Amino acid sequence: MKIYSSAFAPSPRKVLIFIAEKSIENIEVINLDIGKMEHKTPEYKKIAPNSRIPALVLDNGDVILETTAICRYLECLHPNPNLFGETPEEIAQIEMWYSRISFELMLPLMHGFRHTHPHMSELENQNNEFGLAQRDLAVQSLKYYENELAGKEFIAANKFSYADIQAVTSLQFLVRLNKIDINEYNNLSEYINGVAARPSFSI
Ligand SMILES: N[C@@H](CCC(=O)N[C@@H](CS)C(=O)NCC(=O)O)C(=O)O
Repeated sequence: MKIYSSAFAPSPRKVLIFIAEKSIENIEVINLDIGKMEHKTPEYKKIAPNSRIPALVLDNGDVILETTAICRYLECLHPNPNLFGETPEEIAQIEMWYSRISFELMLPLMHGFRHTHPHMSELENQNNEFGLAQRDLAVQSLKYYENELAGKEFIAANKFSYADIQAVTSLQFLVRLNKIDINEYNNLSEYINGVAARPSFSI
């Protein structure tokens, strides 16, 4: 199998962390440079028509796009350690927090970045006003999660899961790019630092 990745990009990083957590060794990593538009070439568009990274290419040539779909596929092949939940309650909790993090934190932070940051001007049809409004929304969410994370090591089901990978990779990458200072958010900072200390996050 081959995984198309890109240095610093948070979506493929989630897959690389997932692979490291599961100690999967038979996946070749191919790095594309987004800055040089290597993800927009006709060759890569044959693999990923939407020009997005990551893409997993199976040994039979089939392609799986979308970070979570790729991780779910790998979870089926390598069930241990479990990262999407085992009991009905765990599965629901992890899915719930994954979705809440995605919609309440990651998306507003991502829009805040993509619609306001000069580096994104070639990749996004930027609307500065929308970006700033999304950034404000993200700040409200960060305040909510600061309370939510009090006393919690992990966001879902009292165990490390895919929801933590989604939360911490998004926060590490997007909070800084939105120029938001979370130093005074003690619970949030402790949570991020705790999860990010895992060896898989050194990628
Ligand atoms: N929904 C996709 C999003 C993937 C995505 O947007 N990846 C970014 C890198 S983190 C990308 O390919 N950006 C290139 C661009 O915006 O042109 C997923 O979850 O895999």
